[in-house]
Amino acid sequence: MVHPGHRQSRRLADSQAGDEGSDRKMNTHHLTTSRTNPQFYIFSQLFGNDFNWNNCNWEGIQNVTWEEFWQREGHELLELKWHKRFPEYKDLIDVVSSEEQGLWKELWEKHASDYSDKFWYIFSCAFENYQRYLAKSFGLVVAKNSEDVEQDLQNLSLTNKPIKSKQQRENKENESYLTANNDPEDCDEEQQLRLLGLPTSFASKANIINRQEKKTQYEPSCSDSEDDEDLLTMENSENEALHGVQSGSVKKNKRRQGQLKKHKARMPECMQEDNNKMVKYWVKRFSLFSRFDQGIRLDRESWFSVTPEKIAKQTARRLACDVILDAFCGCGGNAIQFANTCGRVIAVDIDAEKLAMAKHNAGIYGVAHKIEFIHADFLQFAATTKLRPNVVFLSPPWGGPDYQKQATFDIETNLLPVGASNLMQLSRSLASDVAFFLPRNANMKQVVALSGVGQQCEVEHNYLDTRMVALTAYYGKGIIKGSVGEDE
Ligand code: MGP
Ligand code: SAH
Repeated sequence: MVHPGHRQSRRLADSQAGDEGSDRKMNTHHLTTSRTNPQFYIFSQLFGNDFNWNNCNWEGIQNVTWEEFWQREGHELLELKWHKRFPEYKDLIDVVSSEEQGLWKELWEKHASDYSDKFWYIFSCAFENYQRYLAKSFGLVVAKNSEDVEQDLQNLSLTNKPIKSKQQRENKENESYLTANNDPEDCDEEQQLRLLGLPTSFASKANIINRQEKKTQYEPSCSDSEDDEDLLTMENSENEALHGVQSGSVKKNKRRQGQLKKHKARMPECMQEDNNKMVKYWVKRFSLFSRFDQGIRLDRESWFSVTPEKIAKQTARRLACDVILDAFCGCGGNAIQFANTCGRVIAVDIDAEKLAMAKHNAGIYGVAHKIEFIHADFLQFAATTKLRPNVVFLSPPWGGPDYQKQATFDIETNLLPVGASNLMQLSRSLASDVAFFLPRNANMKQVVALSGVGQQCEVEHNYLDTRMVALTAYYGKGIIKGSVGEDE
């Protein structure tokens, strides 16, 4: 099936808006979320060690990155959506007559027309957010076009509330993310959503910059909705109360407080201390492990450190090899997924209790037999082992959720147990291909510098719905896509 392209579909979508729009629910031109099944996607880019923001054709690079992203993900989203709308298609298409096949084809074209513009609009906003983040983490200040921001907020706001004054907006942008240190019960509804890692309105953090030309091709309206939410959706009853924010003004809500209390009551013992900070991780438990309710075990540190399953899966796809070393295994979020793509997983952690939990969790996913659990300090292990894995994966401690308090996270001074260069050097003594899981606010100059003189790295920014969760940096020609560097 061929993606019809957003220009053509714009025209078709317009002409069809009238017949379907009126009885649709409002609100779906944003990414809503399901904490059990968030939409995962990445923006990814290559950086050379000699990368210089000031000398490069940044706009050109970003255009290519966007095109690549859209070619890859746009079509996939359309297909995903298609199979959700027409689950019978898979079974029927091979047995129906050629006349019926023609009807299916027509239906597909209409489907692609209806949805490609919506998805394009949603993800181009996320991409702008990504660009801005990237600029910031390279230490640059990107000027914003306030008219654009204002217009986009108006288009994308869930609440139709009046646009905030410039000053209010600036204050809001400056406050950056609400962190685990915020108390949900002190927050209003919008803040609680943000604290739970859920989007309040798509553009509130999108920091839209000038994409005027593209924006005018598709301006979503309130009637332009139907069910993007099948793909990008709130699904379970836990989310129900949050829907209020979509149709009315945002205000404190007793029901929500009741829900938070219920969540807290169900949280395990290790999360009870400071449970206001921990509840957001509990709410996301099925996004951390889809099999959570089959008995997944986590200790306190792992609740906020484990890699969400969809991200771990993507990393595992990228790092598929014979032998992988997961140097900071924790409770197994990454190791379990590596076991599905690699021949053998060596999982090291300094904490024996976490390793025991990782083994138990791997059993739930049926992969414990593929993982060798080693209780060791990675620094000592790396210095003494004779093992030569194909790839080393590093997801060291970042110093807890407070990592977010820094505008830019210094990976040389804030990572544990030692700085990123040290970890890289040790890892490279074992394998030339190394991947690093790092905070989204990591200093990008340092991230790129780790690749070494004349070398490249590839950096993936991982998103779950509208949230940039973290980044994964790949080093070594065996794992970088389209690398032009010499690694030996
Ligand atoms: P987070 O920032 O605490 O959560 O962690 P969130 O929901 O993005 O926070 P919010 O307040 O902005 O809504 C995001 C992800 O980073 C977690 O799911 C973990 O996968 C990862 N992570 C967080 N910490 C503190 C660590 C850490 O210390 N080490 C490692 N390896 N990963 C971490
Ligand atoms: N990727 C893991 C989470 C890792 S959190 C997951 O998805 O589940 C970081 C882990 O590093 C913690 O489990 C901590 O016990 C471990 N750690 C800290 N210092 C270490 C060291 N010196 N050597 C090995 N592991 C260490």
